Amino acid sequence: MGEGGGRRKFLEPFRGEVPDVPPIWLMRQAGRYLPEYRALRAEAGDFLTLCYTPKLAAEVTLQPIRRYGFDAAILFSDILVVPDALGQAVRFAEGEGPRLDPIRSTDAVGRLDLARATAKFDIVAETVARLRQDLPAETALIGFCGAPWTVATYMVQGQGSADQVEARLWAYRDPDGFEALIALLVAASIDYLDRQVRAGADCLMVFDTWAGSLPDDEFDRWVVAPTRAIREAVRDLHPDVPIIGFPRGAGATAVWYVSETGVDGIGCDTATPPFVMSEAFDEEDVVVQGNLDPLLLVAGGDRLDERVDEILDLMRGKRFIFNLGHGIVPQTPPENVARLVARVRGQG
Ligand code: 1CP
Repeated sequence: MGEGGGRRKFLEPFRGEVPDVPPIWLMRQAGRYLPEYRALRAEAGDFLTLCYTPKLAAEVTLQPIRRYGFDAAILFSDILVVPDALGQAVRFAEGEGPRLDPIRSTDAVGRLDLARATAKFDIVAETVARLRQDLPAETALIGFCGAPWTVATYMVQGQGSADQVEARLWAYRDPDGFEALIALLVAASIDYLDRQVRAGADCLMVFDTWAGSLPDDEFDRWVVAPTRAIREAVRDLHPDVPIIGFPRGAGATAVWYVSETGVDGIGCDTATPPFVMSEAFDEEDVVVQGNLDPLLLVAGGDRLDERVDEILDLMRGKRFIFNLGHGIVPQTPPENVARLVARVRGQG
C-alpha cells in the first residue's frame, strides 16, 4: 500500500470501520460521458493506444477525480489488455466494440505467451506509478483485471456477445482444453495485478461481467475456482491489499461466491434488490459495494435522489461503498453525477 494509505477514506470499510458517509466511486467514471475524455480520445485515435500511453491513460483517470473528488480513482485501461498482451491482437472498431481473432483450440492457447505479455503489463504499471504520484493523497487507486471467465468469453467468441455461447460450448465439450485457457488467464491475471500493486495500487477489482451466464456447477469451476486462485496468490504477495469481486448476474449465488473465493469486497449488480444487498452478506466478512441503476443516473431528477436515499438508508451501519450496479453509460449528463455525489455526501 502506498504512502498515505492510512488517510484514504475509501480503505476504511476494509479495515472494519463504518464511516458516517460511505466512500463513493463509479464504475466507468472515466469515459465517453465526459467531454474532456472525448477530446483526449480523439487525440489518441485508437482506444488501445490510449490504454498503452501512460501519460494519456493517467490523465483520463484523473479527469473524473478533478470534477467530482471521488474517494477512489480506477486505473484507465481495459480487461482486454490481457489477451492483447498475450498475443491475441485486439482491435476496437469505432462504434462496434472489441474484435479479436477467436481462440477455440488448445493449440491456439499454446501460441499465447505470458512471458511476452509482461512488457505490456509494465506499460500499464507505469500508468499506475504516475497516478500514485499525481493523485491527491486522500484518493485511493484501484487496479483491476477481468476475471478469467469473462475475458475468456471475449477471446473465444471474438467479440462481445449476449449469451457467451462459444465459450460455454467449449467448456462443455472439451473442459480440459478450456481449462488450459483459464489456467493461462489465472497466471496472467496474478502477474498483472501483482505489477499494479507494486506500482502503487491500493485495492484491486476483478470484473466478472458474464458470471451470470453459467449454471451453478459451471459457475463453481469457471468463476469461483479461478477467482479463488487469484485471490490466494495475490493475498500471499500483498496481504494488505483488498480485492473486490464483481460477479455480475450471479444472483443468490453471490453469497456462495464471497465465502468460496475469499474476496474482501463484493460488487452488487443493478438487479440485486437493496434490501438483499443490505442483509445477504451479514454472515460474511466482506465490504458491500453497489448498486444504483446507471440509467437512473441518465434520467436524474427526484427519482434519482429518492433511490440514492433508499440505498443509503438500507446500508447505514454497514461496511459499504456507494457505486452503480454497472458502468456509467455514455449518454449520462455530467451534472447528474455531480448531483449524485452531493446527495451521497449529504450536500444536496
Ligand atoms: O470508445 C471508447 O472510448 C472505448 C469505450 C471503453 C472504455 C471507456 C472501453 C471499450 N473500455 C473502457 C474503459 C474500461 N473498461 C475501464 C476503465 C476504468 C473505469 O473508468 O471504470 C474498465 C474497468 C473496463 C472494464 C471492462 N471492459 C469490462 C468489465 C466491466 C463492465 O463494464 O462490464 C468489460 C466487459 C470490458 C470490455 C469492453 N471494453 C470496451 C467495451 C465497449 C467493452 C464491452 C464490449 C461488449 O461486451 O460488447
